[in-house]
Amino acid sequence: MENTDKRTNKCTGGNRLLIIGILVFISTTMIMTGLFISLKIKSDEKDTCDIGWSLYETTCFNISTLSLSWNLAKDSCRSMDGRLAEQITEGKHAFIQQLDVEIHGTALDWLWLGGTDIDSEGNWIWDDSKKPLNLTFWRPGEPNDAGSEDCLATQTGVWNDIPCTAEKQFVCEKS
Ligand SMILES: [Ca+2]
Ligand SMILES: [Ca+2]
Repeated sequence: MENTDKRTNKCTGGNRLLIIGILVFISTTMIMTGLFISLKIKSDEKDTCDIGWSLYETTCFNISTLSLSWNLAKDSCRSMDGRLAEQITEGKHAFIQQLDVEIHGTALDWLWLGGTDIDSEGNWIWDDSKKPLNLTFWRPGEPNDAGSEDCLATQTGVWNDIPCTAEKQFVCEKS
């Protein structure tokens, strides 16, 4: 009788281990599957853009066909969960020109970017991040605030300050 009890206990112990093993296996599989799915969603977000937007590094860019004042252009980018392109690097600068040629067949378009000195004359900042313009591509002699010019536009790879009320195409970006 005592021997039988011992055997039963042994069997129960073995079963318990087996069940724990199975549970651990199932939990690990579920965690790994969840991790894989979340990583995939993340990488999908980074590697693709909405239709009409083009990827440069981890940011999506859109050049409008509409021409609007700088303020309305800013609103338009925001309505698409983006902002006027800002913190321009050499790479972004080149990408925007290339994108303009691809979309419109020309680099002659005036395009609004997110820079402005509307709050403090001569102190140029990026509107959305409020960061100063570190790297700049001003045309020689610009910015000149000729007749009150407080918004940044790019054309043929060089920048000019022009009146914010001018209606221009614009570059939106979103991450
Ligand atoms: Ca100005
Ligand atoms: Ca100017």
